[in-house]
Amino acid sequence: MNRLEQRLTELCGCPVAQADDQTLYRALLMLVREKSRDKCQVVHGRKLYYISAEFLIGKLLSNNLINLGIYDEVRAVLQNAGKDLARLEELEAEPSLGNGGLGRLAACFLDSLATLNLPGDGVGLRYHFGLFRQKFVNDRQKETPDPWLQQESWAEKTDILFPVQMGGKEFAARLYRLPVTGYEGRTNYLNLFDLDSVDESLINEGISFDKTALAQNLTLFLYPDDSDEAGRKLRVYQQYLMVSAAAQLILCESAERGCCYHDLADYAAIQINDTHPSMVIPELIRLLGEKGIGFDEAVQIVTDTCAYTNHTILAEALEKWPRAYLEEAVPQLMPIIEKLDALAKERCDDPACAIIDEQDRVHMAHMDIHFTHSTNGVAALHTQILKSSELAHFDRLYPEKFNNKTNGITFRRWLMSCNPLLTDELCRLIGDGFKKDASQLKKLLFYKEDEAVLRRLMEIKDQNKQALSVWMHKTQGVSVDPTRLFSIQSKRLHEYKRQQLNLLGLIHQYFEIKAGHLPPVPMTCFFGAKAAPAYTIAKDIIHALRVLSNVFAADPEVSRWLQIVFVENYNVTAAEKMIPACDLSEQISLASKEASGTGNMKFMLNGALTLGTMDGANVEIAQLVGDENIYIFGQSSQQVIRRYAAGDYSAREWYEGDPNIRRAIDFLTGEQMLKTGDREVLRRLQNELIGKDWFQTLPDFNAYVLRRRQAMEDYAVSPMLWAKKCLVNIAQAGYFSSDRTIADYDRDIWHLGQ
Ligand code: 26Q
Repeated sequence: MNRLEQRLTELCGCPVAQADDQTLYRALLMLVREKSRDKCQVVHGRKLYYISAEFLIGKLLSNNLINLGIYDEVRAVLQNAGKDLARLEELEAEPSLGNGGLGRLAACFLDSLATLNLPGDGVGLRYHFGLFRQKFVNDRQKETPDPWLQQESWAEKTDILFPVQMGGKEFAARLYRLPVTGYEGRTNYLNLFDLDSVDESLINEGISFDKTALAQNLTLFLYPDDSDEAGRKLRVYQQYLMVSAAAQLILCESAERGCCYHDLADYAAIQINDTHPSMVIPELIRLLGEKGIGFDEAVQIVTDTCAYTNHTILAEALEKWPRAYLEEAVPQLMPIIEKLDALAKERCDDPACAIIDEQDRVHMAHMDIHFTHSTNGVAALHTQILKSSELAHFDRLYPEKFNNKTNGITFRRWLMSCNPLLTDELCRLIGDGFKKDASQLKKLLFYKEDEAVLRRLMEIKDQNKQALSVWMHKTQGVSVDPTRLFSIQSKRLHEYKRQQLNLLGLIHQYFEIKAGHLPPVPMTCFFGAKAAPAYTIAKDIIHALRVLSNVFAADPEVSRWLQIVFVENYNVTAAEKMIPACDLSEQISLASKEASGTGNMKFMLNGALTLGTMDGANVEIAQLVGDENIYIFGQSSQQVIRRYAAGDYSAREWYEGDPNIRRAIDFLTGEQMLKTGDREVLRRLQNELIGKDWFQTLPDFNAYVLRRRQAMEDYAVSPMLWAKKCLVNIAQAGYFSSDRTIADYDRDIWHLGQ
């Protein structure tokens, strides 16, 4: 018996072969904890605190085993005892503590920080329920709570408590710590705060609950619905709980390491992940005041310590809180915010730069830009648009503050863990240096013309497609044929991401098939997406896609060629199955609207080709792989921005002027769709597309249809040429490792450990 088996036996209290799955899972969790603890290090110099309302970490067992370097050994020990690691993984609930890209980025960053041996912790909230679980009832989305806190949880309760005042009452924020161990690296922590008083029995039907009982509901859900007043206020309370506890933790830890507060910036770097943690700025100034530091000096200290990341260009997503909300929730911050506003107005008399505007709304992003030393966008195009249009006033005021940090993804989860076949093949071809130095993936280019390698890549893709088919059948009862071309669009449902363009394109293909113009290859189009509970049109698009899927399935003439699969409850676990099995990655947002995208990088790394617009990080993907290895279509961001400025876009003109567009849109409320579809819902979507189409789907329609057809032809006609394109994509994906992103943040903004 080797040491690992021995320790597992001790932890199980019986031989591994005799332990049941639950006991084994628990033992593995303890084993990981022990080994992670051994990798904690004393912090020297500056330490990062990445404050974020979301950490979409996904299941942790496999990842931790990989990062500790014991995955293969554990699997072997289990196998010898007749146990299956994959089955144990199924016992773990996924912590869905994030909505999408921003939360998943935070999780990738924690992995990279620990892998690069940088001292950097996450700080957030311990929501009892993450993003809702999605169900389809009559092909419409229904939301139910998604519990993840099990008996055995990775987050360990501590006896560290911080007092937080809100709405005239005091609350005690309790710290839970979740160890994050890097790949052959150190252990950092994800610090999550919670209240002991939170009461899960508050939940009513679905995900609704009493929004007024603060002590009982504060950390119950990730971002409760903000469509009503009580929900929006709750969000302010959540944010303040998070940042006040974070600020106290940071001051406490820094003081323990010798900080005298005047020199806080030498001990701590704080990254503000979008505007959700922005109140940390006035809160820190307030706390420093309590330590005897004057306002002006406190402002300077906080500016030197904090940096801000912007993740969106959409004006409606930029947080602006009515002054009255803040006065009610955090009256202690208002005098500070008012002084910051006065300072800002001294520095710049342009109303566009004000913190408090004429309508008495507090602009969180403006406070961030004035009172942090760095503002970054998340892809080259995004940063450029921020500087040239959305935040141009600020760029003129503080040109030195603006910088770009193109997003990245952790290769440990999005390659090594989710695609072991490809990982092994890469190791065989180029050695395993790429695991810690992603730029080494370029060595793969050497095999560009090697038919045996190209064939092997396609075999791996086929096996992953088979695995996805098996998983789909087992978990969702859906049959898919793995020999078809798999196209996937998986991301939050939002009009700017344009799932509706994919919908219209599919209807067009339906008509083509009906007219005898058969596609070059049979295709299955997967969708994975959740819509915000109060986002009506997004839910309508889901319904339309599900109903269209029924129409195709019921028609043998069509289903031979085309299938739509809308995956239920898309989450990190589903993504890990879908991404390695994808041939064509749909990244079709309206140019200028997607800040970066990170799904696009995951698909590329796993050997899918991108069908996309020149938006977000797609632009950088296109530059890296070259025109012949990507399918780009549609208006440019400049054309789009010009069209918005001119305000002359008329969807109706496109609808009336193009018979193909009209035919596709009219199909939505035709007889076929109404067999299983809801007339009112489909009519509403149809009216939206004809009367508004705010994200300009129709001008890109024909280009999209043509480009997708081109991709299908290439796939069908020359598999070797297709495989070569895939190889180039994998080889060039190294740039999108979050290790690179984190190294860039550290070099330009944080200077950790110094
Ligand atoms: C704001 C106000 C009120 C309620 C909710 C919100 C809110 C919640 C979540 C605003 C934004 C978010 C999440 C944004 C997000 O995920 N953005 C994505 O960030 C990724 C990482 O940088 C990018 O790749 C994506 O392009 C961007 O859409």
